[in-house]
Formats: sequence, C-alpha cells, structure tokens
Amino acid sequence: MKKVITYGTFDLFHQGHYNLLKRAKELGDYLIVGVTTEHFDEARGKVNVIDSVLERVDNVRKTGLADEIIIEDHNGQKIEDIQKYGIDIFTVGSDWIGTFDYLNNFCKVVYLERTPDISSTMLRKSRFKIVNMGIVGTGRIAPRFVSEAKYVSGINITCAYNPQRESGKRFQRKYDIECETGEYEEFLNKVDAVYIASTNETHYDYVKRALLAGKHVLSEKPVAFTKEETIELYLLAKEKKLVLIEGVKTAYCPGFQQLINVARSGKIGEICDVEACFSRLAALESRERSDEKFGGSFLEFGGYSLLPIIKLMGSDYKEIRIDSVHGEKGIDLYTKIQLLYEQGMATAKMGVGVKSEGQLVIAGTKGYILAQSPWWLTKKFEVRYEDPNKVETYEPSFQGDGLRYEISEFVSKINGYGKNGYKLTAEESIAMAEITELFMKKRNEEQTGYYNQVDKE
Ligand code: C2G
Repeated sequence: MKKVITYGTFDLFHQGHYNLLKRAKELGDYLIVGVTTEHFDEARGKVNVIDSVLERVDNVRKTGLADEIIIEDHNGQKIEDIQKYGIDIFTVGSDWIGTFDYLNNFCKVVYLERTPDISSTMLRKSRFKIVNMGIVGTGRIAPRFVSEAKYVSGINITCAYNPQRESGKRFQRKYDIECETGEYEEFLNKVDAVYIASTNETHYDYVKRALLAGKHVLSEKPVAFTKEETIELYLLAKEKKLVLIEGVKTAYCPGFQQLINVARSGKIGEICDVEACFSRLAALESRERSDEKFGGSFLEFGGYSLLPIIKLMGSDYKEIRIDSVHGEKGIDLYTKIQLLYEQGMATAKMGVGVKSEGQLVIAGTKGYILAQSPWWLTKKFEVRYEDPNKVETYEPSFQGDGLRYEISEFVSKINGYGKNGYKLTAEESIAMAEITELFMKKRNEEQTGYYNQVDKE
C-alpha cells in the first residue's frame, strides 16, 4: 500500500484545496492530511486564519478524500510523521517548490501544480471589506503600528491625525499615507476604524468621539483614567455594535495566552501569588520622567504588570496598597502595587527611574511558572518544581515586535470573529482602570501642593 501525506491550513476551503487533495490521493492508496493548528500557523507567520481548526478539519473530512486526518502543530513534525506513519510520498502545492526538498531523505517529495487564481488570501479579501484605518497621534508608537500592520491582511492605513500638523505631515510623507489632517471630525469621516496612539490624557476623549461617529477603536492603554469612564466607553461601543479594544500588547501575544492557560491548567496547583515587574529607565528629559501629570512608571507600564494579576487572580481583591518612590514634581520613578485576595496575593512593580529584575513569577501549591524579561513578549517561560532538575520549558512563537497580534485581533473582531474577546475582556480592562483611578487619586493627593501652584499660574 502506497501511503501519501500532505499538509495545509485549508482556511475558507476552496476549489484549489479540493484539487490538491484529489491529486494527492491519486498518487497512492492511502492519504493522510495534516491540518495546522492556530499556534503553528502563528509560528509560521499566518496570523489571520479565519476558520477554527475544527472547522478546517471538518472541511477536509467532507471531501471524502482523506483516509486519515492529523493535526500539525510544530516544526519538524513532518519528518516525525513520515517515519511514524511509514509514508512513501510527501506532497504539497507548487507554491512550495524547493522548500520541502529536505524530506527527500525520508520519502519521495512531489510538488503538485497549484490551481491558479484562487487562494484563501483572495477569499479573505473578497469576503471582508478592507478596513480603512486612521492613526491618532504620530509620535513614538505610530511608526511601529504602520510596520506591523503590513503583516495583517484586510487593513489599510489611510489617514493620520495630529493637531500638530508638522509632525503629522512628516509622518504622512515618511510612511506614504494618503491623507493627514489636524481636524478630528474630518479625520473620522475618512476612516472605518482608528488606532489611538496619542498621549495618555487624550485617549478618553478621542475614543469617545470616534465611537460616537461609528468607528471601531483600538486604543493604547489606558483607554481612560477612571473606572466610570472606562465602563462608559465599553457600554457605548456595545450599544453602537462597535469594537473597542485596549492595546495592552502582551494580552494578544500567543505565548502569553499559553502561559496563562498553563497556569490555569492546574499544573502548578492552586495559584497563590503573582509577581510581575516591568522597568525601563527613561531619559531625564523624556515624557515619562518630565510630564508630572501623565508621566511616571505606573501610567507607562502598569498595564503590563497588572495584566497577569487581573487575568489569574481576578479583580475581587480585599485590599490594595500602592507605594511609589518619587522623583522631581512628584513623578513616580518606581511604583509597587500589592493586592491581597481571599486566597492569595499579588505584586505589580514598574519603574522608569529605578531598575529591577523584569520577571513574572506565578507561585502555586505544586510548582511555579517563571518568565524572565521580556516576559511581556512571552517568548519563553518555564514551569519549575520542588525538584530543581524538573524544569519544563515553553518557547512559544513570537513574530516582529508583537503588535501584529493585537492588530490581527482587532481586524478579526471587526469582521465578526472572536466576539467574546477572551484575550483581554472589557471586564479586565475595567478592573485595571479601577486600579489606575486609585493610583491617580493617591498621586494627585501627594502632588496637591504642586498642583495648587500650577493652578495659580
Ligand atoms: N493549494 C493549491 N492551489 C491553490 C491554493 C492552495 O494547490 N490555489 C494547495 C497548497 O499548495 C497546499 C494546500 O493547497 O498544498 C493547502 O494550502 P494552504 O491552506 O494555503 O496551506 P499552506 O500554507 O500551503 O500549508 O505545513 C503546512 C504546509 O506547509 C502547507
């Protein structure tokens, strides 16, 4: 019996896939089809697959051509499968010519002619309207958005807004963006969705006006400084059937989701303590260290350090304690937030003027998870136990600077996928806003003297 194997994502199953499977089947007597998992696709840079792995498997099954369907989830698996199943022929479409020649050492490799003029990418494009996206704020983060958005299909950056026209114009020229304006209403008229990358204090107002104008919003963190305002924005988005997501980049990174799932799986027992630290020394003249109202370590990095805590321990804490080391004008150079829960505790630390070990430690009754810096990108983490020789290492995929995962989630949600948004829920965003509000209140009190003086001027 001649055994043939082929692999694919088979997203939005189409005639090209059918033809390929039919020809593959004709090469032998028994056809095994490997269908990729989302994780594996993300690892090879396919971030916008629409159908779930179950739907894709089902579509392959419905052709009646596969004698067996398996799941492909890691690099190197093809060699393992060929040996394990005693494969005679490996085949794949001609778009892969050359790539799999190395498999000739294990079986025969056949590249089958690809069906012209049809692909999942084309279908994704025709199925969904391209999202015309506008960028608010053209400072430090906006360029990263432009370069990462290139990896997400179905999105086109059409307009840039900055009331400081010079910065906007420079950005437009550099990144070849169709339009640039300093008028927010005019800007909103030109786009379907906005990315808000302006300074922290402007987010709430820009988000609200965009939602009122019927635009989807991806906002840099924090969307607002108070719990009430944050709830108001999420309710407004819901009412208007618009997507609103907060850009806590870590939440959308595939490795971080895996880490959270491993922590929740019971592997380390009951979770009792979460400690997260993020510090990056900022230059003295930087906004982080000179903007006394909206700079400082908490507003800069609080979203990252609080994320694993809120995800794993929840928002129902009994006590919260916020302490900071202050620099000039009361700016927090370093902040530590300690939370006490019914069954456990957590600490979030962040610094712009104090450096510490950037790590995430999740302690449980059976073991702990350790993710070292840069844990917020989650390229690697370990599960450790009492026995120091027993260490399980996870090295999830991570592409670019990670922003593409956030953009991809935003576009998928606009297209009606992943409505419940488990990666960062509105409730989790609101819980973080509650802590932001407490922090701001405390800092305002501490800075009262300074503000009185500012008010007089
Ligand atoms: N295909 C084809 N004609 C098309 C489109 C796709 O023959 N018009 C073939 C591809 O060459 C591949 C199979 O259909 O052999 C599945 O295609 P995809 O779903 O795009 O999967 P792909 O990314 O090619 O995965 O491990 C995964 C494999 O490397 C291939």
